Amino acid sequence: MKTQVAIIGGGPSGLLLGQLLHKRGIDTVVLERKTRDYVLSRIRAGVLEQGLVDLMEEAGCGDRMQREGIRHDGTLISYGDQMFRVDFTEHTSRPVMVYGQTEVTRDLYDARTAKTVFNVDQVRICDADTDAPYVTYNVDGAPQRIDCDFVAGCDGFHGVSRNTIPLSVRREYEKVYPFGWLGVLSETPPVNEELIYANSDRGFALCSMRNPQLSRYYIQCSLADSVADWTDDAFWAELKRRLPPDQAQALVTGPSIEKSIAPLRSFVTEPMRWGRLFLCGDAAHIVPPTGAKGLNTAASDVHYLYQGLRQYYEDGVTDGIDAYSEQALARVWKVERFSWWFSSLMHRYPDQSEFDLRIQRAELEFLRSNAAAQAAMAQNYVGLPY
Ligand code: RFL
Ligand code: PHB
Repeated sequence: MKTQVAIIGGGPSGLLLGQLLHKRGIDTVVLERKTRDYVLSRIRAGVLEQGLVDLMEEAGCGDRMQREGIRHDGTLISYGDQMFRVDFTEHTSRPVMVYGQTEVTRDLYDARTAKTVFNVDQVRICDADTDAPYVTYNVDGAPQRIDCDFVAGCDGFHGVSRNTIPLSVRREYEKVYPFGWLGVLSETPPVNEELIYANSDRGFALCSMRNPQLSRYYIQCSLADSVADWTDDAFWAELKRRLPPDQAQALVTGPSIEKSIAPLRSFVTEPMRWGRLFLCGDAAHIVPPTGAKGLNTAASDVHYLYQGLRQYYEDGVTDGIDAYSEQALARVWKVERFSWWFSSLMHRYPDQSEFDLRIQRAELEFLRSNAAAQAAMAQNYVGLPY
């Protein structure tokens, strides 16, 4: 088989890049290790920046998002019994959109008419440092090969693309956090119209949502915990203890329809390009979910790579693809900083001293009372410009 851009990974990064290129007449093949249903069953992100919303529109996949997505003009932050609001539109004139990653992915799959191969294994990216790269893989035990101009490594944190870049070239930066998030999805109305990020003595909690009948809640948990340790009743009781009393009282509980634990990690690979291989999204970087930046940062990579490849095919210039790694990383590191800062502000750390706790509280009080601090937070939360 032959294509212009071979895309490894059919998650949101790979699908969005594929759809944008397809709209421009650039040929792509997406190779996905799992099935479509499996990809759509993963419950992940819920908050989209305007940049991602715009890219979905440009890809011709924005209609359902515009109808069903919920505009959020601010967020709530609580600590102890206090709760305050950071107004995004006041500080930045831009809201965010609540619309699940599952729905984004479904819309992209529904629009995709270009070739997608599911259930691939043994993917290998070959000769990426030459002018004639190719990808080999197996489907149902049969070996296959695709020759291409470029490879987009959109295969997430556990994919093969990143490890194709030789260790002599690649540098990795990592911070692993000493806790995880236990998440529950339930068919109950959200406790509040807006998200609540809660700092409590018992650890962090987050009240989020997918739509007016579907809520998503998270609590900070120990890395030693497993989902089986947490009954629904235990989850709801612990969540209530971490919210301000009026919110805890208003919380509507119900059976969970999904429950999972995610570890928290900050991670960056440099460079994001090696020869004709480009890394995109979680394949190149991970952020802790505090601040909802993972999917949105994948989208900003897609933006830079899409522009670079478009320039290459339409104008015959390589400036965009040559600048890709540097441009993407400049934004990635700012997002890493924000997610690290917001995580540090909101969680209980096992080694926190009384001094550290007082500093955390002072920072929360500063954010509550200072317009400049709120503006800085709002700018990062709604998304830094591309
Ligand atoms: P994905 O989604 O991991 O997709 C990669 C795809 O590649 C496939 N794959 C392979 N295919 C072929 N060959 C191989 N060798 C392959 N290896 C892997 C995989 O099956 C998969 O389909 O990466 P992508 O596309 O870069 O997208 C990144 C986002 O999924 C991720 O950043 C977000 O989900 C992070 N995230 C959030 N981001 C936000 O912007 N806002 C949020 O509100 C938000 N909440 C979250 C989150 C992540 C969470 N977890 C579970 C870590 C909440 C949670 C709990
Ligand atoms: C979610 O709804 O899953 C969500 C929202 C905000 C975050 C993280 C996750 O910061």
